Amino acid sequence: MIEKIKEHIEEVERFNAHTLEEAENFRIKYLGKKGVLNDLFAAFKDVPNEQKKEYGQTINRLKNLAQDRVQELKERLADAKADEKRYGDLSRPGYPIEIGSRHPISIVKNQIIDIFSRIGFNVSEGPEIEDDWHNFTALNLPEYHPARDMQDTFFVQTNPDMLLRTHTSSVQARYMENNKPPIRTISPGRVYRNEAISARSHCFFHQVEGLYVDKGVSFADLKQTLQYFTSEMFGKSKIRLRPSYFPFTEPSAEVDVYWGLETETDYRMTKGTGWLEIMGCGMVDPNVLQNCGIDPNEYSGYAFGMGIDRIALLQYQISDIRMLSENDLRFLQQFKASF
Ligand code: 2NM
Repeated sequence: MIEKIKEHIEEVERFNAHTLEEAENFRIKYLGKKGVLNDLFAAFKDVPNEQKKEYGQTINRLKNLAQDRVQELKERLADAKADEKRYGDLSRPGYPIEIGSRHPISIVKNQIIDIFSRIGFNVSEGPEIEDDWHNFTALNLPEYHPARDMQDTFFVQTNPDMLLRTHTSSVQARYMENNKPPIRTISPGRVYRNEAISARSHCFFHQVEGLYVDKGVSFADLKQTLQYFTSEMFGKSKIRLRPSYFPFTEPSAEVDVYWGLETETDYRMTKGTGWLEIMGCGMVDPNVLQNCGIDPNEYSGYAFGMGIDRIALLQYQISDIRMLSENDLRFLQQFKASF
């Protein structure tokens, strides 16, 4: 008899229900009018006296267990049902996550970083609100130097020594002050110039400048690097260098890439020449190295700079630079497939 009750106890302990109906059937089986427990209680009178005590304790244990189990199952299943009402089918597949898209400036910037990182350049950053020294003086643009007029600058009204950087060369001036050669770094970032806003120019835009300083760095190294860059970036490696002037480099050059004259767009973009100006470059002026704490008798370097916005406009055939800062979703969503 007692063995039989112990089997029931094991069954109750093992029992699990997945629906409220299963739990109710279980209750009826054990605790209902014609249930197992009533039968066991009815049999009590036939139990021999010396077993009555153990028998009574065991069926009471079974009864308590069965009651607790039923109550627990019913509560849990009722909660699950409430959750389902509130959240719907919890086993359904999730809603697809809306993913955004990269901004074309970021796409182009990341491509440039990637290309230069493959030949050992790191990325350096610096403040957009800069002091006169790092934006001008250290870069061979002393006070009253006529080249300071080449770019109209936004100054901080309360402090004429502070300004919005006009190029990211300021980052490289800082980098040279804080690092010993060999230096191979590119500096992407936003720059500001006080210019009238039009389809072709904005009062802020983005640049990547590059700097390589070591013993024996030559103009030949610069040309090779530029060629590597244009072939990786545009799939075009025919370039030409036109002599130019920058205050921080000597000699200086503008870099044109041969885009081709295959389509009508090529004609329009290159004004019928096939050539596109994409960047400026040169050998870092010894004064700049000196100003930034690098001995120009021991080291030489090359530097270059390009406008990211301009390259993005070319790559994606965007006709108005203002599109890049208007955050019009109809424009931005077209870059979903790129990164
Ligand atoms: C350009 C063109 C030529 C340039 C120079 C420097 C520094 F800091 F080393 F002096 N950084 N970038 C540079 C040189 C930038 O942009 C059109």
